[in-house]
Amino acid sequence: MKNLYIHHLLFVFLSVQLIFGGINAEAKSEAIGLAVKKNKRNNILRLLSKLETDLTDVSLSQTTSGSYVTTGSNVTFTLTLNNEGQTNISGLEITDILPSELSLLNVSPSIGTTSILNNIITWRIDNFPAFSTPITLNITAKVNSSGVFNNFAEVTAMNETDIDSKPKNNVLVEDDIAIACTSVPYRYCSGAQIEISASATSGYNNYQWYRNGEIIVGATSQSYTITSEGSYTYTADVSVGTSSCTGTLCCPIVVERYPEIVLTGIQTSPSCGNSNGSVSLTATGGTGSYSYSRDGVNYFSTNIFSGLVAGTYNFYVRDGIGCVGNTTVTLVSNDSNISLVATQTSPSCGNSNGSVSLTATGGTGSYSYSRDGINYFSTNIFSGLVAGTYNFYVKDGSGCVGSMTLTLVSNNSSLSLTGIQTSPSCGNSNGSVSLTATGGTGSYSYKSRWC
Ligand SMILES: [Ca+2]
Ligand SMILES: [Ca+2]
Repeated sequence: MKNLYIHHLLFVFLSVQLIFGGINAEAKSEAIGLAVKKNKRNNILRLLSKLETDLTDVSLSQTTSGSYVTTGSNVTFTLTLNNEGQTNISGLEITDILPSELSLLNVSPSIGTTSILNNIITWRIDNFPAFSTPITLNITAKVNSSGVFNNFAEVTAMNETDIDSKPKNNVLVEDDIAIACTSVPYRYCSGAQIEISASATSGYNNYQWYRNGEIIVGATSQSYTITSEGSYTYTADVSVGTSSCTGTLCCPIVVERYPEIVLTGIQTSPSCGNSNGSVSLTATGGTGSYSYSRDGVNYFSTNIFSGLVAGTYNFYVRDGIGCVGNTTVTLVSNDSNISLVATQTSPSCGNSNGSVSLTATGGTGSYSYSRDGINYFSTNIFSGLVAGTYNFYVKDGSGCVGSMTLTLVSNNSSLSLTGIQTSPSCGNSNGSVSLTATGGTGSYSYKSRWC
C-alpha cells in the first residue's frame, strides 16, 4: 500500500475566465500566452503612436516531449525564447528549475551558454537581435518517481526594459515565464490496495476534484484520497482583484494498475500414492522475469515443481517489479491396474528345485519383479524354490504395484521296484537279481546293500 502525500506538485493557473480541465501543459501554456497577448495588444495599441520604434518585448514558452511518461523514461523540455519587440535585447538570463525527482541528462541551447547547479539551469544569451527567429534550449532528464512534475522557467535578467513583463518576479501571467508539466503514473499491482493522499495548492476556494474528467461528488476539500485507478484533476477558484476565476491542475494525477499476471499449471499426475507428480507453470502478463513459489515466500527461477503426491497445491509467480499472480492445481493420482499370473514348476521330493515364471499385464512402462515387495529385479523368473507359499510383486514404470500369492506343492513321484532272481547253486556266488523300476521321472539308477 502506498500512502503518498503530494506537496506543492500542483499548480493552479489563472485562466482568465477559461477552464483548462483535461488539457495538456502545452495547451495551457498557449492559453496563458493568449491571455497575456490580449493584454499586450492593448498595451501596444496604447503605446504604438509614440513608442512605435522603441518596443522591447521578450517572451518565453515551453513544451515537453511527454505530458505522460513512465518511471525510468526520459523526458525533454524545450524552452523557446522570442524577441517580439523591435529592439535588440542584451544580457539575457533564463533560469530553469527542474523538479528534484528528475535527473538531468543533457542541456542543449541553440545559442548562448548554460551553467548547471544541481537541477537549476541558467541559460545566458549576450545578444538577441530584433526580428531574429526564436531560440531554444532543450533539457533532457530521466524520471525517477511517480507524480506530477512541473518544469519552471523564467527570464531572470535582461538589460532592457520589457513592455509587459519583469524578470525574476515569478508572476505566472507574464509572458516571460513558462511552465510545462509531465504526469508519471502511480502504478499498483493488480489486486493491491490503492491509497494516495493528494493535496491541491492551498489558499484558494471551491475546490472540486475530478476522476477521468467527471466530477467526484463530495470531493470538494483541498485534499482528496485516491483509492482507485484513473486520471485525477481538480479546479479551484482564484481571486483576481475583486473577481474570481477558475484555475485547474496543469497535468492530471494518473493512477494505473499493472496488467494482471495470469498463471497456469500443466500437471503430470502422481501414480499409486507415489510422490512422482509434477507441475509445470506458465505465467503471462507480468513485467520482467518471473520467479515461482509453492508457498508465496520462497521463490525460485524454475517453473517446474516435482516430487509431488496427489493433493491440492497453490503456486505463485512474482514478476520483475514484485507483482504476484497465483493458481491452484489439484493433482489426482493416476492408479494403474496391474494383473499378475504365474506358471510354476513344482519342486520334487522336498528339493529346492521349484520355480515360478511371472507374467504381468496392465500398467505402464516396463515391469520389475520382486519376492518381498522391496527388492525388484528385471527377471520374471524365480527359481531354487522349495515347496511352500510365496508372495510375488510386480511394479510398472510409473511405480504402481501388483501382487499375487502362489503355493508350490512338491511333486513326489511314486517309484516301484520289482526283481527276478536267479538263485546261486551249491554255495557258489552265481546268483543274480534283475530289477525293473516303474514310475518316477527320467532315467533310473540302482544300488544294492546286504541285509
Ligand atoms: Ca515580455
Ligand atoms: Ca516575470
